[in-house]
Amino acid sequence: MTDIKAALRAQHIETPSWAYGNSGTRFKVFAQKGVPRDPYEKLADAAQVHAHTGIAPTVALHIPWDKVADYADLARHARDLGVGIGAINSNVFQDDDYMLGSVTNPSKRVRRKATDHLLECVDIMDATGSDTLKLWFSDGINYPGQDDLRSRQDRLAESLAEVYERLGEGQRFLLEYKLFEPAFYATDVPDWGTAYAHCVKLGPKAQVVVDTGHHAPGTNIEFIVAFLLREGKLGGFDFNSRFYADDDLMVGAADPFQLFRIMFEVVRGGGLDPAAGVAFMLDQCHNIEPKIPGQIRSVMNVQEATAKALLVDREALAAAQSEGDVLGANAVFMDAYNTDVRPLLAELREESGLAPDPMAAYARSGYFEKIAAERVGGTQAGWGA
Ligand code: LRH
Ligand code: MN
Ligand code: MN
Repeated sequence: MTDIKAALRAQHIETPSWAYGNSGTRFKVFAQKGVPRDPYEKLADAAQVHAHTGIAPTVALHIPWDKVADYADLARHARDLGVGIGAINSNVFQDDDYMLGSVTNPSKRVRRKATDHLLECVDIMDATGSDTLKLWFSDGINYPGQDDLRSRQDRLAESLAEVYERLGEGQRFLLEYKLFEPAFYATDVPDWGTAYAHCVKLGPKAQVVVDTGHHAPGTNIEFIVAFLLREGKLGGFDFNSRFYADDDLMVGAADPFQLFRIMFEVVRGGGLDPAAGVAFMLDQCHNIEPKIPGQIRSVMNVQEATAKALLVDREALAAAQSEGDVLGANAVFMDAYNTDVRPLLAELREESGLAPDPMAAYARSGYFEKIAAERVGGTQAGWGA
């Protein structure tokens, strides 16, 4: 049990700045009370999640949603609040110039503009001390014949190589794939295989990020996790859950069993060791639920799945597997999943001087009442901005 607790204490879950802003669907963005008006206030809210869970010490930024005049100052502000800046997420999808793509656009001028933005994000990493750049490209085409699939791969490779060259000591980029949306016929980085092939070619500073909402229904995500981890190419997760497409709902809400299976492969592959460099990030939007508690709940869901994964009796599992005991092996696996780990996690929190129930502690803190009174005119998460 001491090993399990130590592993749980070492796990860090990164929250995204955009989870704290107003969000919605393309039909309606709902305004909520107390929503941050700028990146500084987003960090203050993220600091609340860390204060009550104890395991969310970094915050991912999205540029230009979190554009500020002085990034070093923003990083200082984060430090003063007890958190740090995590991954810098680039944004080459919200500009009219990117209608036909960003780094894969047929226009050289647009490709230059997109790559320059990615390089600017590395400058922001330098200023904030962030070690991770996250690249997601909405690039793709809607109609067969619209553009040349293979040339688009060449353009992608060219841009990635330029960004890779710009990375400094201790910096890396994570390439995110997504099956579809906004492109509906062919996406330029649609799957882990495409992302993996580009990253392998580039070298050790390029790794794949698995957004759990970016696959076809029924995809075995834990297999992808096991494979990438084995190859040293799993850079991290964008956690969320989905019922249909890229729903960005709270991780562990739609399918807690899937989250457990993923976390088991992480544990099995040594990915929980901080030295493995796997970033456990959330990428979610809280359209109808309050944002800070939504993030607290999500962090707790990942932590619960991790605790259950750590509880799997690996020796008993290996014995059953080597004997070909199908039902025995499955029973060992399910035993861990069916264990209620909430008392263990409450104990762990109390040992670290935290309240046993982070949701209740936040509700008691009065923070929401304070921001609801103080902040008027909160900003959107970025969508539709
Ligand atoms: C794309 C995505 C990507 C973006 C984020 C806001 O669907 O998952 O990670 O940066 O959403
Ligand atoms: Mn994502
Ligand atoms: Mn997404």
